[in-house]
Amino acid sequence: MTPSDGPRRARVLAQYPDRWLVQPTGDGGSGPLLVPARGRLRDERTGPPVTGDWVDLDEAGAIAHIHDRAGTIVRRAAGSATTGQVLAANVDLALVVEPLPDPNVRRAERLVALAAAGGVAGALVLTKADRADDGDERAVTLARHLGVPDGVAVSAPSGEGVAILRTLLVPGETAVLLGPSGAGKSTLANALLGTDRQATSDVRAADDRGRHTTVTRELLTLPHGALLIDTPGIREIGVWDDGTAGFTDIDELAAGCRFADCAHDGEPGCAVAAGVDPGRLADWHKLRREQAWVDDRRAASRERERRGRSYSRLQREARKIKGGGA
Ligand SMILES: Nc1nc2c(ncn2[C@@H]2O[C@H](COP(=O)(O)OP(=O)(O)OP(=O)(O)O)[C@@H](O)[C@H]2O)c(=O)[nH]1
Ligand SMILES: [Mg+2]
Ligand SMILES: [Zn+2]
Repeated sequence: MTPSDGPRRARVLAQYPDRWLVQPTGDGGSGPLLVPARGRLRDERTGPPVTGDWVDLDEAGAIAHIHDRAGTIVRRAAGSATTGQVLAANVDLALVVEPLPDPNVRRAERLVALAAAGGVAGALVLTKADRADDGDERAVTLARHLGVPDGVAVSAPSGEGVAILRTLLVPGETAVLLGPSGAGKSTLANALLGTDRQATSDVRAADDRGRHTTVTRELLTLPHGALLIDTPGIREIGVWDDGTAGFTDIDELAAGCRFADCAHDGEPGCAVAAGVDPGRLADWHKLRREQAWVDDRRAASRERERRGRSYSRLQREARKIKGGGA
């Protein structure tokens, strides 16, 4: 405990099974600590602490409170319709990472939407620029397609683009790297750090896929004072809330459709169909359907909970009445 009054504030740097690496703030002079969390935090709305969280430590040094989160990356937990998983908290910028020469546009769209749903701005990073000759141009074009202001092509071997990317990372603000395994997220983190801190490994020769080298989400402090979260490659990008957030081009065009309730699904006079790339519109429909399914499952689960609660209340009351009558 610090000599000052009140709980000690800290930022979560990394999460491990049942332990969190935290950096206490203030001039207590302490380095990072590996601490447990009070069990009740698990039952709260926030779920357990995650990388990027601001927390309070109690006298025993355990995480006792999670501060309200601003800017979150939340996906649907893998294999579940009714649980959200917060991947990172208090994030200012999502760096959506795709490798050249074949960036996956659909995947990038999903990640931009996921970030936008959590109130996080996006920027596009195309890695492995040494594997294409028009990386810069493609980064700019794809960023425009995604509706994000910045698109940068970077190459780790040559260092191309790294300085430009650094200018997007504001000292004191937190960015998160999001993208598939093998895209070069950790390699990029190392380039920005100026040291080989993060483990990396080559992609499988047969199919160019990554090996899921990074296994924890980790908050790193860059030399110029910006904060960066390196993450494991995302396998499943299931939407959780507001799945089509970030498709602002579609929202804007929709105002020009002939029918006010246009579903942008082949109706005559559809301004969206006329103005948006068909692949992007197809992805939007897919995300909408997925979100509707998730909303439905979540509503059903809430309804089950509600009925369970009123059933146990009925049972309690029935017991009381019986007890009173005896
Ligand atoms: N040619 C080329 N290869 C790169 C570049 N950046 C990364 N790589 C290679 O891509 C492979 C995967 O890089 P990682 O940094 O481990 O990828 P990652 O995105 O962190 O992957 P996970 O941790 O598994 O999610 C490594 O062999 C890197 O050397 C680049 O700019 N150019
Ligand atoms: Mg990695
Ligand atoms: Zn329409």
